[in-house]
Amino acid sequence: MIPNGKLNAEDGLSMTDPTSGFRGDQWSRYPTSIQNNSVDLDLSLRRTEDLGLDGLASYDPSAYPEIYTEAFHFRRFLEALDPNNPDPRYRAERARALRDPSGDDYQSFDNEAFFSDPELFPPELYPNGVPLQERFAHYFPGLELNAYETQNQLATNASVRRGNSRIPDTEDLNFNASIDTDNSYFEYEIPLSKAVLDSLARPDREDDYIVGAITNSKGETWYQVRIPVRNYTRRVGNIQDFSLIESIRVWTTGTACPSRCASPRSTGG
Ligand SMILES: [Ca+2]
Ligand SMILES: [Ca+2]
Ligand SMILES: [Ca+2]
Ligand SMILES: [Ca+2]
Repeated sequence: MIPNGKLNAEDGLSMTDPTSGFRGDQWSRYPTSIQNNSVDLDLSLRRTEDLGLDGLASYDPSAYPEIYTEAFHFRRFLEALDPNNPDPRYRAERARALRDPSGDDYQSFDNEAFFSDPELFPPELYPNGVPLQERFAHYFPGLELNAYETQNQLATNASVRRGNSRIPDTEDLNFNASIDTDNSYFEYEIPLSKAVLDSLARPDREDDYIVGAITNSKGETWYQVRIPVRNYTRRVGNIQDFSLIESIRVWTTGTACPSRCASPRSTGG
């Protein structure tokens, strides 16, 4: 969510040249045109409203008035990046920021034209190629040009043109036509350290969420996690009970090696 207190959305982003100046703020451009719940596209101008929640373009800045581009809107951020920093990680981050200042570009996970670009992903940092986690970090959260039609018609420097959405993106995930800033949720914390997981998975350890483990022939261990919803780690906001749970958010912190999540299920009576 963009921290400007507005309902940021793609539907209704104007594709015509601005006559009344810029309608937006330091974070985003506002939708000021007709909202029709479909992803509009103007092939003759090579413009679309599929620009991400910031309403600004980076996939092809030359197709837009400068005021509609990420490079112009976030120029001070780009100017602050040091072009002479020798650290290869910094140089790669800067190269990615110059192409996509908002970091909201969609890339199909198998778009090798992007993931094999040595300027963006230097081989010295990725000797085995770009890992799956990095590829999917541009696939699910990438909202600029992620619609099937716009990706197919407008994507530049792409070896694969395959979108993942049919509708314009919006911050309004529960479709109540307003911005919900109330943080009310139950939180559950699960350790991901292998040593701790192995210890908790032992059959004699019954007072935790880790109920079992299997190791396959490749030496990979899968842990079964079962979370009783009433045993939350902490309660945030003024949530009272479990009568209206709208969504589940999963995040990890501090993981140096990749982990995968399989077969999430909810059960109950
Ligand atoms: Ca539309
Ligand atoms: Ca954008
Ligand atoms: Ca972008
Ligand atoms: Ca989109």
